[in-house]
Amino acid sequence: MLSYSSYMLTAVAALLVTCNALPKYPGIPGLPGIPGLPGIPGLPGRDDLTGQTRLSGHRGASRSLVRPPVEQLTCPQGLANSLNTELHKVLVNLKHRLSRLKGVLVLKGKIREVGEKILASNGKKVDFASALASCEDARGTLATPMNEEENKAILGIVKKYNQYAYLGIKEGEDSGQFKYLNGMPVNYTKWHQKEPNGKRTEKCVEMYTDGSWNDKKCNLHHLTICEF
Ligand code: MMA
Ligand code: CA
Repeated sequence: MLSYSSYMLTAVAALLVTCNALPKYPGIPGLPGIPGLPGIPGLPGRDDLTGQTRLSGHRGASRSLVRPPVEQLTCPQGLANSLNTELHKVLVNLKHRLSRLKGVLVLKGKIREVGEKILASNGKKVDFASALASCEDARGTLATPMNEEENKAILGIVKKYNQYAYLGIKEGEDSGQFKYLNGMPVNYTKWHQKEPNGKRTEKCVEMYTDGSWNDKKCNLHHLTICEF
């Protein structure tokens, strides 16, 4: 949902700047697609020195076009105002539509929202690497509780499927410390009593059905829960 809305917001922002372009405007890069959702092409930038318009897109294709003189690119104020009004209406409409779509997904139990995060499971039980890969394929990552509220939200999904889940936390190769997948040390934990006890033999972390954590080998088949 968020990713989809950011696509649309980027598209609208891109339209907005076309009438308010700065003397040197770098253009807006395209956005890649994800399975089932096409990408958005980039918008041209402007280079004052060469008077050339640059086209940029996510496929890295870049070519120059002859562009009209700068004066012809400047929007009359009236046109700029009506464009802004129109874009405002589009934004309000998109927000309304997004919130309705979100309502459908929450109603059907497809997603859970916690703060800015959206949590979802595909219901599949796979090892750590495969779970992470499927989350990343969907432009997310493995669910990683950063506080009690997020831990409870993830627990809600664990309980719904009655299956343990791998979290986005791993034991560091050298330090033996548990870290987020970006390499930062964990700063919120919910270890079960006497855990972690694997001492470098259990490098992944599973969530039990009471929400507490256990360090565990990474090759079990656990429920995939992603965050977006
Ligand atoms: C298992 C395994 C460990 C866990 C202990 C707790 C026997 O090992 O799941 O990761 O710490 O149980 O008793
Ligand atoms: Ca353990």
